This record gives sequence, C-alpha cells and structure tokens, in this order.
Amino acid sequence: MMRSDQIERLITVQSHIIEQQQMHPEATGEFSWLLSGVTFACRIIEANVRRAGLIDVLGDTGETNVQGEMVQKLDKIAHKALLRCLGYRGNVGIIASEEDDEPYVLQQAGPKARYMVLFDPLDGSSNIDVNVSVGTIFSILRRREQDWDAKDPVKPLLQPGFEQLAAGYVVYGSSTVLVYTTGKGVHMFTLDPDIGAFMLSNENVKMPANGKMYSVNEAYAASFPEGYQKYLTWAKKENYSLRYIGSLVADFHRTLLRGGVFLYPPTAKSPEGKLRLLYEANPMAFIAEQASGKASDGVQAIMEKRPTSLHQRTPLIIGSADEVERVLELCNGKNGR
Ligand code: P6P
Repeated sequence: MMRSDQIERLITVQSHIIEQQQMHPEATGEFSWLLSGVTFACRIIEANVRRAGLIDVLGDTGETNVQGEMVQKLDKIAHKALLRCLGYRGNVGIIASEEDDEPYVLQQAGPKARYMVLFDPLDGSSNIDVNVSVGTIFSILRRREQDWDAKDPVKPLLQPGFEQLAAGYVVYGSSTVLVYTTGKGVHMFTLDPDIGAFMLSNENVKMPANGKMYSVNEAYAASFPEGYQKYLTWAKKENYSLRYIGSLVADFHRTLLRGGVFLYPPTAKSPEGKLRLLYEANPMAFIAEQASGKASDGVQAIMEKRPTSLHQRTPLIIGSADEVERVLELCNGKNGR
C-alpha cells in the first residue's frame, strides 16, 4: 500500500534561487552565486544584530556618513559584511552602499563582471539601541556592455528601477525574514536559527489590493504638499489606522502583508523626500509591483524615474494598488473616491 502522506518540501533560499534561475534559460548559475553572497552577508548581520546588547556594537562610531547621518557601529559591521561577501564573488563589478559617497569598482572582477549591487546595509539603524526592527535592502543591476569602459563608476549605476534584475530586503524583527524577487513573483524566507538557513515560508506573495492603514510621520504633516494633507484628512474620516515604526523595511513589510499605504512625502526638511531612490525606493518598488502593489513619487512610477545621482532622494508612496491610486488622485487634484 503506497503511503499517501505529502512529503513536506524543505526549500532553502539557495535551492529556491537555483529553481528560479532555471526559469532564466540564459542564466549560467552566476546569478544564484551572487544572490547567495547577499544571503550569507545577511546571516552575518543578523548574528550581530541579535547580540547587539551583549557585544560592543550598540551606539554610534562618532562618524557621519555621506547622508550626514551618525554612523552606528552596526551600520559599519553590516556594510563590511556585504562588501566582503560580494567583493570576491567574481561576477560583481561595482558595489554601492548608502554608507559611502563613491561606489567600489572591484578591479579583480575585471571590466566585464556582469553584475552591480547597491544596498542600504542597515536601514533604520538609529532604532537598534531601542530594539526596534531594522533591515538590509539590496538591488541588483546588470553592468551593460556600453558601460564596460566607463571611467565614472557612478554612471553604470544610474539605471531606472525597471532595469533591476533582482531586489530584496531582510527584516531583523521578531524573526529574521528575507524577501526577494527576480521578476518572477515575491518570495519570503524565514531564518531557522537552529540550522542557520533561510527556509521558504511564503511563495508568490501578493499584497492585499487595499487596506485601511496608512503609514507616515505625521510630525511633518504641516509641510506636506496639499494633496497629501487632503489624503490624511480623508483617511481619518474613513477611520483608517495609523501605523508608523520609523524603519522603512519594517513599515514596508507590514504593508506587503496587511495592505495599506506607506508615505514619505516631500517636507520642509527633505524637499525631495528623505528616502533614496536607487537602494531604497527602487528595490521596494520592484517588490511592491511584483506583489501586485504600486509605488509612485506622486507624479510618476518609482521604477520609471531616470536617476541623475547615486544618492538622490525621492518622495515615496508605496503599497496596495487601490490605496496608492487614492493618494495620487488627491495629489493630482482629483476628488478621492
Ligand atoms: P523619519 C530610517 O532612518 C529611514 O531612513 C527609513 O528607514 C525610515 O522610513 C525613515 O528614515 C524614517 O524617517 O523622518 O520619520 O525619522
């Protein structure tokens, strides 16, 4: 008598990436090798984040980064982990980090190394000392043949978000969860601390089409453009809930799973918005769209924006399709439904 029980699939992120890779006939397995470098670095970061209270990694280094923000000790650890795990993959030619003004050109990989990786090594790091979830965000681009001999290492990186080959984030929260897409859906993995592997926990994740929840730092509301203020008034009348953690990865992860909308509008303090286009908004927008959500800067889709500088900022409206549309209607002068 044949046994009928279903054998539970145990799928690690590495085996999932290889399966995904097999859907790209032109791929040579290099891509899987590259992505496993990112996941390995995130396991190193996770180990340090988990021990933050026990080892001397809390607090700041006394340095400020290119953004003028105080560099936390864990920022530096995360930054170095990603550099070391990606720097010797052999197929990564250029790396750009939120922590450094200029990108790294990996000479040993040669001018034709096919991939470039941009990352925010530890987003929301100012929250670490109070044990609030933080995250790592990454975006992977192809180094185009026309850029093989580019003298300026920034120019090859200035690609619109729709050119991304892959994007993802890790949220170091009550559990450590990796979310990534290569353009074939959004897939979620939970780190099993006992075996040290990211195990598939949710495949082809879809964002709810709507959700009565908005996420914004209302302290700046007085300087938001009028359309955003109209939206806040409308949402309160409709009894929406406000949830704001102050860590993009955590706020986005909740929005991905529960629906709603996250907003970082232009403010008096940040007239272009605070979040960075290339390694925060673009990767999150890729994931949102792959999960049937939307991402806009209030005028155009985030992934259509033509970048002009490595660390440029952008306003961000991201979340459930219906909710983003509602914000855009009010931002562009139509009456919200
Ligand atoms: P504010 C964290 O510093 C961060 O870059 C994002 O993770 C987060 O969404 C945003 O800034 C919070 O900014 O101005 O509300 O503190």
